[in-house]
Amino acid sequence: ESGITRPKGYNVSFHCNPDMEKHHFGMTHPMKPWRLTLSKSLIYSYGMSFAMDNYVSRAATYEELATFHSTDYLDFLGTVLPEPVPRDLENQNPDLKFNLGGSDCPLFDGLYDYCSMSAGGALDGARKLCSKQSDIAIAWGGGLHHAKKAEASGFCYINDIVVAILQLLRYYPRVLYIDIDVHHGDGVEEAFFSTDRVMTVSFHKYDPNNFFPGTGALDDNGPKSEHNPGAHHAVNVPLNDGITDEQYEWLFNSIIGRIVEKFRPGAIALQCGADSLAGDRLGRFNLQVQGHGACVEFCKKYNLPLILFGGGGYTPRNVARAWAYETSIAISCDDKISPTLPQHVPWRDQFRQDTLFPTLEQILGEPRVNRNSQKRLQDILQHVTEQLRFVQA
Ligand code: ZL4
Ligand code: CA
Ligand code: ZN
Repeated sequence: ESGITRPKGYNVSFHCNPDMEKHHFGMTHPMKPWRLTLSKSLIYSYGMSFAMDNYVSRAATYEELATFHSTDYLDFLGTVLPEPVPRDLENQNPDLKFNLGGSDCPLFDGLYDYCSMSAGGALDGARKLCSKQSDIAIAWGGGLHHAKKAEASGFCYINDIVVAILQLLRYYPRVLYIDIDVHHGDGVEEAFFSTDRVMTVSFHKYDPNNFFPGTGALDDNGPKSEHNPGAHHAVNVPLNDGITDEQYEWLFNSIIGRIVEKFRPGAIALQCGADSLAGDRLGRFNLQVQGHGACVEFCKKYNLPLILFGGGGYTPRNVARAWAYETSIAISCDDKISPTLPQHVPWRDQFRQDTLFPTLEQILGEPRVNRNSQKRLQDILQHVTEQLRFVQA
């Protein structure tokens, strides 16, 4: 027996739709919706579904998507069809509309269904928080932080996070958005650039010329135009390759601790992109499952309504480990979860090692060189502390 029981006094809701996972971006595209299947298989094998309210999420409606996206964009997204003949892969289509159809954001069968299901899960989760039916909502199929009002970007077509936060804002005066994906959460940041009701915080690899999307410098803190209430409400934490659990946890806890104290959010939305883990196909950090999960644990300690989104994550076995561990933290069975993977987990070979917590050596062979000095991390904390002087709850 797993020993996992339903925690007394608070509820976790889990939102997914198995139909979302059958979609394909293309054979060699890094985004594999199937990683959600692998994650769920681990979560269910541990018996965690018995400690949560499980929902098959609906597809978000056109009207719900239009709370953020332009109708021009949605209409186009709903009608474009993938090209019948695969075009030359490197050959970017010269008349891309809304940045659709290139190699990052390809057109594929069922694209609109895939997008509306991702947003549906996020929105269902946000509604459960608003109605107090749950204290923590989990939507691993969401977290697509690059999508813009009228543009697809970086594997993201519909910004489920923005749609979910807009729902939270109907009930909570202030929402804190935190993004631990290795990429900058530019779409969410931009959507809330002109309001002081949402504070966005992204931790990411920053290298303007060599790493997507190239935005998110330390001093990009929202347009400082006159009378913009949103000025100073974007926090950016640019990092270099190879950051470790220990450094990341220190910086995360220091920064988020100060922000919560000053901004006093009514709810927290946490994007848990798993491409910040060591060994990710696109990522550059040395984070382990423990360090990634520690961010969820830290946010949970505030006992505020909390929604967890997925996001990036391109080495499916690591994605599944992280999101299973983080689900266990949400239902507070982290002290009971066995570090050994369940005997009968489907696709057990996929995991290579039978532990939930592989060492850096097991993941990488040779860990990535850490290019983050303690001095630089202290300077980042200093900047954020000074920025917070302009923020009032
Ligand atoms: C691929 O192998 O940096 C797409 C994308 C498709 C299949 C074969 C096509 C080969 C890596 C990436 C050509 C690929 C050329 N296939 C991709 C500037 C770029 C233009 C596109 O985690 N080329 C663009 C987006 C990033 C760029 C990252 C992260 C999302 C998230 C939330 C989005 N785009 C250079 C790259 C491949 C591919 C291999 C790829 N694309 C890696 N990084 C990008 O934050 C979900
Ligand atoms: Ca990020
Ligand atoms: Zn990412």
